[in-house]
Amino acid sequence: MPGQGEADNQLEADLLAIAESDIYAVVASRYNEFITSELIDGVKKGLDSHGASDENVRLFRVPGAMEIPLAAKWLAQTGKYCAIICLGSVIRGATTHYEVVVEACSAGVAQVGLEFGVPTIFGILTTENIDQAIERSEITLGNKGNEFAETAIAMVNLKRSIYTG
Ligand code: INI
Repeated sequence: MPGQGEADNQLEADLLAIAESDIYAVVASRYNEFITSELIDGVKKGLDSHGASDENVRLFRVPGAMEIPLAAKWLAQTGKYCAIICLGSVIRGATTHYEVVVEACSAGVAQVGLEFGVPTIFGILTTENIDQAIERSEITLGNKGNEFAETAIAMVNLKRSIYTG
């Protein structure tokens, strides 16, 4: 009989298991590439650590954060993807229209999720300055890609358990 610790670990593993046919779409902006490339790596590593292979992940690039919601909508319309992980970096110090970009982008990403019922993960770093963006993306400092990957997997499995469980 497994001990409580082992049972908890098994439950955690089940909650974060990737089904063979699941394809996770990653939409990442090229703007602030030095940050978003780290986030892409973090998400890929996170998905891989829960059993993803190359067939389970597809990457799509867009120019900036403002373009993410439309790309996410196109992806959702195909019905091919179990989740859409949106990655970007908007830095206040470098953006006079910071609020405009952040509000449009966050509302757009949420709208796609609600409209299509596809888990749509907001992995867009919105920071005051470059240092904060680096702290949240650099692999040794606290890359948030793993968190975004696990959030996506958890939502995919929650949806499955609600619809089929
Ligand atoms: N896009 C970003 O992803 N991050 C930013 O910090 C940023 N700044 O600083 O402006 C940014 N702007 C581009 C924007 O997302 C669109 O690509 C552009 O407005 C064309 O639609």
